[in-house]
Amino acid sequence: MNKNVIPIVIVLIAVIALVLIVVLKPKSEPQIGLVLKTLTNEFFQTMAKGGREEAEKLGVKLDVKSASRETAFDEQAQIVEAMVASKVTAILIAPSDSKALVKPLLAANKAGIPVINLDNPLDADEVKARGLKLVAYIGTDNVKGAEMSTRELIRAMGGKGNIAMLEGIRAADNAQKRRTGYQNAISETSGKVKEVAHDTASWETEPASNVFAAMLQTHPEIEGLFCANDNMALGAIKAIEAAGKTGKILVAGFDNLKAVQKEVLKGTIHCTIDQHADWMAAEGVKMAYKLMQGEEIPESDRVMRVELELISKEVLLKKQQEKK
Ligand code: ALL
Repeated sequence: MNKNVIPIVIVLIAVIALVLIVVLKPKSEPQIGLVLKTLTNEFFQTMAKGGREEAEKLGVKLDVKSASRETAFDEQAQIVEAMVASKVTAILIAPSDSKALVKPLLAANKAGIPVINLDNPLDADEVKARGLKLVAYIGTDNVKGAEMSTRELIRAMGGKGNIAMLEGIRAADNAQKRRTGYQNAISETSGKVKEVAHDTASWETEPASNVFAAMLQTHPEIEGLFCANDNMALGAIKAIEAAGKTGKILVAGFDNLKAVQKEVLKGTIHCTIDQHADWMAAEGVKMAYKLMQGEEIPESDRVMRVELELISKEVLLKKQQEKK
């Protein structure tokens, strides 16, 4: 071969190789983003599972991300940012803070990425003020759920007595709504049930245990406790046990965690609410998939509410029986 031709051939081979690399490089598959609060809460593990199972059925990729703690609002904002940068086809989000997450989500709107709000509703005023566009809300009627749980608690208290509440993170819309639902149930008793104390324990078990231990010191008269979620109910019963009051204070929760089902069967927690976290995520994935196919979301699906279920010992025993 002519010596002068060799460099030309080498360059040519290099160019062809480069073209082949670019052309044959597997295109990154489109994927839906699911942003959860934290997997330290079984509720969100259930949500992730529901989303993954639906995505598998539909043959679509799902990127599930969560923050390290219930209170890690900034981490959720960073996850949203990264998902926008990676061009997910839609963002499904259960926001930890109903106001703080509105701003980061504007970047999704700007990039033309649809946003579907799951579980904890974003703050309606903040959404309006910032002009955030949401495709839909899929989640719980939190006022109703808290009413159901508290009413059952009050019924078990004999319709009277001293009650208290452990609240979720107050910047969350569903924490506020659950407080309202609980208050509604109390006012139905026309003064027979009195609230003697309430405080936040940020949705978490350890803080709940400490907060309730302190509450019991100041209010030994407490006979019933509504916890805005099950993790806090699990913390509260530790404090009750430490105070030697197991069986003397009735506790109601919200979420129907497996660990709480065990306590309900033992009688240390009286009742809880199943709000089917898996369903919320599955419906979110279905909706995101429809959007990927260019389908319109009908007006009737813009707010989708989960069917709530009151879980008591009787209900759990019946379910066990049905499984057999
Ligand atoms: C809410 C959920 C659950 C949960 C809580 C903790 O959004 O609805 O009740 O336990 O978050 O983050």
